Amino acid sequence: MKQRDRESAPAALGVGLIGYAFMGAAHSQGWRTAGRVFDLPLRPLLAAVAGRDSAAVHAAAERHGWAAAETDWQALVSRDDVQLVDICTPGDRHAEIAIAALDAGKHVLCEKPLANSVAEAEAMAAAAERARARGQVAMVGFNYRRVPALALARRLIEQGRIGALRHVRLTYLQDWLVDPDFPLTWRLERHHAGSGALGDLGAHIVDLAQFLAGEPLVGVSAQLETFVRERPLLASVSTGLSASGGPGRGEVTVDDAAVFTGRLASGALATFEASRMAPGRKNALRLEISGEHGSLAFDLERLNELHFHDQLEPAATAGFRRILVTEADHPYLEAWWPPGHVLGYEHTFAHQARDLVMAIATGTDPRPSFADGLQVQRVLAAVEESAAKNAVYTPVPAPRSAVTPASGTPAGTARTEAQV
Ligand code: SOE
Repeated sequence: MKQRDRESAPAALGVGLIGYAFMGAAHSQGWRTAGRVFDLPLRPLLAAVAGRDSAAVHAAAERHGWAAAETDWQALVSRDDVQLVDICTPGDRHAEIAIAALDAGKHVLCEKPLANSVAEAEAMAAAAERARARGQVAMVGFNYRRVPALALARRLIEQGRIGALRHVRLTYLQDWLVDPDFPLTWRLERHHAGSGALGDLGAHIVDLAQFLAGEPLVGVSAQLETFVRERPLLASVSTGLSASGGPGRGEVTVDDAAVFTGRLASGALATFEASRMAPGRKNALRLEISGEHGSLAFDLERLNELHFHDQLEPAATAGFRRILVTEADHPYLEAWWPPGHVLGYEHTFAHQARDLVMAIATGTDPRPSFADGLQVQRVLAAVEESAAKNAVYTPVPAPRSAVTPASGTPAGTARTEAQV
């Protein structure tokens, strides 16, 4: 790790976090780590965390290193020591908080999916565009873009190493809903979460597909299913995905699983599967991309590895080879450990914090922007529309935004006007 010169300590960037459960804890870790590992022009300062339960939010502040705790998100947004608001609430609060924070002159990081509906995401993207004119930035927390192996995959695709794309295949499987007695948490209620596996897991793989390919999806054909339609009402929640049920049952109003095919702007074919009903799969995000000259494959459970097959090599010795993505010239790795000393899930949040701070300091547009988040939201809406019509092919409205340069992450594409 690099040693910072104490004489020229960078100015502070006060961060305020709203929500402190699983994602809030992961973001806290990212903010704590980023400034210690990377040489940043601004030093993230964990100014305050907000949550409704006074005892719980004070305990979270203590545990995760936040200097102050607020029980009202509006109080956090109006604090003078907060320049950046990080939103880790359920989706139904994203739009209201993000727009208020942007209007109050703050930079914003918002967890994925950007919103619960296209209309909300449009309002958020518009607020971000207005704020951009005042020098503020807004970014969506699609953290898997910051897995070094996936950032490397983007770099290789952009360099043309696998040629024109033909297939992108992505699956994201979990199994925490297999038990029919897992209770009805907010993630299973449409008015809180917007959708189920589709928005929670599908949003990640839609974003990754568009990011890696460097182009948007133009249409989809989908099926959604809710296998367990009633679950025990919630008795108590700890953090994250664990919870216990009480007496009585309530209706599950989101999908358990989503399967869909799609077409990218270039004509490449895409397949997606997102499920919380895959026994044995805890957090299995896998992908394989086929181009005219080669293929790339990745598995989140082995996230330091990228598999690359170069079709132009002599057939006798060609084949998928494993790249251990821990070299200093791999994305994000220059600041970490010597080669072979592997990274994990939590590092993606430090990389996300790093990229956002760099964008703020250099006045560039961070990616994924709110416009990128809106594009994902449009795909999710098209998936729901298609599924309601029994998989009828449904176009995704074309993004309107022009290309802006990426900051700190592999650059965007020249192939399309979309921000992806
Ligand atoms: C729960 O399904 C969850 O935590 C998602 O909300 C995250 O975005 C994903 O990274 C892991 O799974």
